[in-house]
Amino acid sequence: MTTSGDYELYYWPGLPGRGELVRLVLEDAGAEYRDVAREPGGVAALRAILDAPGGVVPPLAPPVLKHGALIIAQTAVICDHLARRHGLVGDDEAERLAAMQLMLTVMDLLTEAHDVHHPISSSLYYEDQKPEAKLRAAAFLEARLPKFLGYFERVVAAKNTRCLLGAHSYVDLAVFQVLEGLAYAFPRAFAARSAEIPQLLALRDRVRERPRIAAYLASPRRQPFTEQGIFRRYPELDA
Ligand SMILES: N[C@@H](CCC(=O)N[C@@H](CS)C(=O)NCC(=O)O)C(=O)O
Repeated sequence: MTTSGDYELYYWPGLPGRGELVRLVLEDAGAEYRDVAREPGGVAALRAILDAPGGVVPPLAPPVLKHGALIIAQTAVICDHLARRHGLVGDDEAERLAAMQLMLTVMDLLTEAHDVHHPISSSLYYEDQKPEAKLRAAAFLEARLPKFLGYFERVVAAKNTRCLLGAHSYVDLAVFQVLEGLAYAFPRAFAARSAEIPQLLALRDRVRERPRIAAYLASPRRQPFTEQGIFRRYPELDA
C-alpha cells in the first residue's frame, strides 16, 4: 500500500536540473515528499539508490523516485506516474500518450540546451570544449530552438486555453521550467524569440500564478539556476 507521503525524490543537490520537473509536479499536487539528497548524508543515499536492487530494474541516473516499494527513474516516467495519481493528466489513453509525447519532446529540448555547453562530453569541463560549444550554440539558437518553440507554440495555440492539452497537466509544468531555464541561459536569444511565442509565454505566466507553484517559487525549496546545472548562462554562447 503506497500513499503520497511515501514519496522520496533523489536528485543532485545544489541545482534544479531534471529533478525540478519532478519537484514541480509534487508541489503542484500538494504532495508530501522528502528531497532526500538535500538532507544531511543525502548524496550517499542517492548513490546507494542507484545501486539498490529494490526496483524491477535499476536506475541509470537521477532523478529517481522511491514511492513505497516502487523505485522509478527517467524524468518523464516519474512525472507520468505522479500525474496519474494526482489528477495532472487525464485518464483517457490517447490524452496520456499525447502528454508523454509532449513530455519526451520537452526532455529532448532540455537535453539539447544542455549539450550546447557540453557538446563533446558531459565528463569534460565546459572549458575543455569551448570552441565546439560556440558552434553548437549557433546551431541550437538558429535552428533547433525556433523549431522546438514553434512546435510548442502551435500546440498550445490550437487549444486556446493556455494549456498544451486543453486542460492543465504535468506537461505545462515541464514547459514552464524549460522556458525559465532558456530565459536564464540565453537571455538575448530568448528575448529575440519572445514575440513569436505569445501563447507559450501566457502558459508560463499562468503556471507561475498557480497558488501552490507561486508559494513554492517563493520558498527556499526552489533552487536557482547556476553554472553547475543544465541551463548555464555563458554570455559568449548567447546570440
Ligand atoms: N533521460 C534521463 C536522463 C537522466 C540524466 O541524464 N541525469 C543526469 C542528471 S540531470 C545524471 O546525473 N546523469 C549521470 C549519467 O548519465 O551518468 C531522464 O530524463 O531522467
